[in-house]
Amino acid sequence: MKKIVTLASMATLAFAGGAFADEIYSNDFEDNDGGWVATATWDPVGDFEWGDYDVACFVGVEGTAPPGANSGTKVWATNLCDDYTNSGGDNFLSQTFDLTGYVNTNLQVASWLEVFYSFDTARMLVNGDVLYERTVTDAGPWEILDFDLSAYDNMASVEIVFELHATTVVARAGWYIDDINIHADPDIACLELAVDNLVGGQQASFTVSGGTPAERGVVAWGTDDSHHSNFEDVKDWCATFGFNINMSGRKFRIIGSDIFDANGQFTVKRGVPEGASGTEVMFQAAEHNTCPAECMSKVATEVIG
Ligand SMILES: [Ca+2]
Ligand SMILES: [Ca+2]
Ligand SMILES: [Ca+2]
Repeated sequence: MKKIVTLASMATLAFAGGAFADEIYSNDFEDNDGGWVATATWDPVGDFEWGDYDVACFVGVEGTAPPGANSGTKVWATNLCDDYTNSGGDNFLSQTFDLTGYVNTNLQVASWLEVFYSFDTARMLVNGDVLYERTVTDAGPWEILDFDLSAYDNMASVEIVFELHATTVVARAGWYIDDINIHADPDIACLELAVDNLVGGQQASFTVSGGTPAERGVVAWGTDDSHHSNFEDVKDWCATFGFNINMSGRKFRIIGSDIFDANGQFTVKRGVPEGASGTEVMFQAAEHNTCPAECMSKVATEVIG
């Protein structure tokens, strides 16, 4: 039943499949405030408040009225139904997350934002790093801000801060925040995968260790097109691969499959086409019969030499 697709198609084969990853955090703010904390430099709480917003309640006078919540009726906002305060200070909305045991962390935030740039500014910071800054005044429609937080993978304390700075004159509706989601892949590394001599026109070797003797293992490959993994559970191959492995459709993206020896190891070798040089490829090893995906290697990302 073993079928192998060689590396020959590596450079051209398109990545396919949907996203799958663990949900670390998800809140649409309809039922609760999601654990976010409002503080400020000019007031104990400042302008950020959680609750209902509807355009009918809006009494701000200096800019655009937000069109409504992104989901349902509730949001976090710098003064739900009014312009933000001409405070001469900073408003913060923050929460700290534990990303221990996670990789490929991704953050999505629904954002509607109008500040009197550049006197007033809106920024998002993660552990003090500025990942987003508003550089125009006029608001558009709600947008989904998408952030790669992989730089903070496995950190026990990752603080996300939405910050709005206001001068003492001229305000706008401010920052309306809804539907915050954080996803990541579990950092599971049961197997070790070593990739050697990955050079165009040469034989690459893929050594898998840490497996169960006499059990079958596999080395598969793909190219990255998202932070997320795909999940397949077909014919007892239960694995969260960093890329799509479609065994039911027999489109095996497999480099090789073999039986772990008495030391729990096997090596497969495959020729690398010369035309593949420069291509970034992801590799991952998995062991058969280890649902739910508890025995596999970390995804190894390599550029073919
Ligand atoms: Ca909402
Ligand atoms: Ca201002
Ligand atoms: Ca407001």
